[in-house]
Amino acid sequence: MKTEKPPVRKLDVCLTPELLHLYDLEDRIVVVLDVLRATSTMTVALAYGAEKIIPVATVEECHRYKKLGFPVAAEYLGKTIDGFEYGNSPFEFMSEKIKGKTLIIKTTNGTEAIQKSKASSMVIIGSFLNMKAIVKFLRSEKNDVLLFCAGWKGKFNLEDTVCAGAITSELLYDYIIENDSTLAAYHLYNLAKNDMKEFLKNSSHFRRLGNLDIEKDVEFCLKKNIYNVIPVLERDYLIDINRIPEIESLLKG
Ligand code: 3SL
Repeated sequence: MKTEKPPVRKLDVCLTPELLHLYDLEDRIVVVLDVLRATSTMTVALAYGAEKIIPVATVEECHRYKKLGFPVAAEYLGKTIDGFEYGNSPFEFMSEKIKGKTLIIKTTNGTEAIQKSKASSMVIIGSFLNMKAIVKFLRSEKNDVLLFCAGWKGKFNLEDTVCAGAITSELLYDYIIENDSTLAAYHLYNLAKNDMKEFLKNSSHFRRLGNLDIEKDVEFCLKKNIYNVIPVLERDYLIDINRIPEIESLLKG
């Protein structure tokens, strides 16, 4: 009897944008992680009915889109940039206001990480909020995967790494783990998983966001598996993968 061999796929973690050049992105699915807060917020916006999200690289582009009448979310160092309607809090998008609209987003690190991932075969957006959906999708794919931590201005951060570790812990038996960055993320997640907030409380971005008094955002972004949405980059915009008909049937199957 002929049995089909499972595909040999590799799972890697890129710990900071400064290390991305070490990875060959061609034929890889890149999962961008900026859990506090960009990729969590994008997930929420699509879950609440935004039709598309265009992640942009510059504030000038934000101004251009604003003039054209698009809703624009622009954040720098955790704060809403003056003159724009939205910042980067997931709670700003939990309303009917963005339903059916194309939202423009610019954030300090998350949107840059997306731009940097464009050479890959597919870019998807991950967070704790949609982790289970991401894991299910990756199990159904044949390509190698890179979990890409957006970090902070090129540097390592703990929260994105812990999320990469959480995804790794679900895929241990589906993928080959070659590099120690993946193992490190996995071990950090195991240290963090029983009380993520406590584990992360001294981390740099926790303290940064703490100064902005947005503990509510932080607590929400650490919740697991709230949404089924998987934002995927199609040309220059993000759309929920579940809304792409061919993929929808695959995911259901
Ligand atoms: O760096 C980013 O892209 C943001 O997520 C940072 S913040 O959480 O809005 O401060």
